[in-house]
Amino acid sequence: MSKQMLAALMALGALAAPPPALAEPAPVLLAQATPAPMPTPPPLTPPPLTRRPEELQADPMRAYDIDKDGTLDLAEVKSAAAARFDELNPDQDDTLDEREAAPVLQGEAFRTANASRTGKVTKAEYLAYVERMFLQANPDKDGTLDRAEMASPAGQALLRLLR
Ligand SMILES: [Ca+2]
Ligand SMILES: [Ca+2]
Ligand SMILES: [Ca+2]
Repeated sequence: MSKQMLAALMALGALAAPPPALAEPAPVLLAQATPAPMPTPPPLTPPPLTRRPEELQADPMRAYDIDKDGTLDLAEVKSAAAARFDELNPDQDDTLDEREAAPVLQGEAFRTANASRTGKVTKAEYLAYVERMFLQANPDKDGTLDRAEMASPAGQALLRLLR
């Protein structure tokens, strides 16, 4: 092997030599990558089997449908309205003045209900007003209010007169 050849091989070897080792990548800290332990989920509580009274009250069909036929007729609505009137009239003078009537009748509604223009709404006037509202809520004129009719604006207005 000539000296020139050896030099060439050495030069080749130097060229082929691997580049200086790159700095070792920082080791991944496994402790940081470990996810935190999952929090214990709260125990699942089953829904109560019986409905609370306020839920029954929120469902007018259940609350007022005395004969349980799935609709409200005028007698059922008037019965609920009479109970509401009595509740609003603790002095039992058979009339609601504007202050007593405020939870159910304000302004124009009070004046409309107070057909006798005495400034007080009697129970008969109140039930007559409730009947007017019943008829407005019953466009199909079948004598009863179904769930869809009770959900209408007129049905909701009627509902506010009941208890
Ligand atoms: Ca009914
Ligand atoms: Ca009164
Ligand atoms: Ca109807």
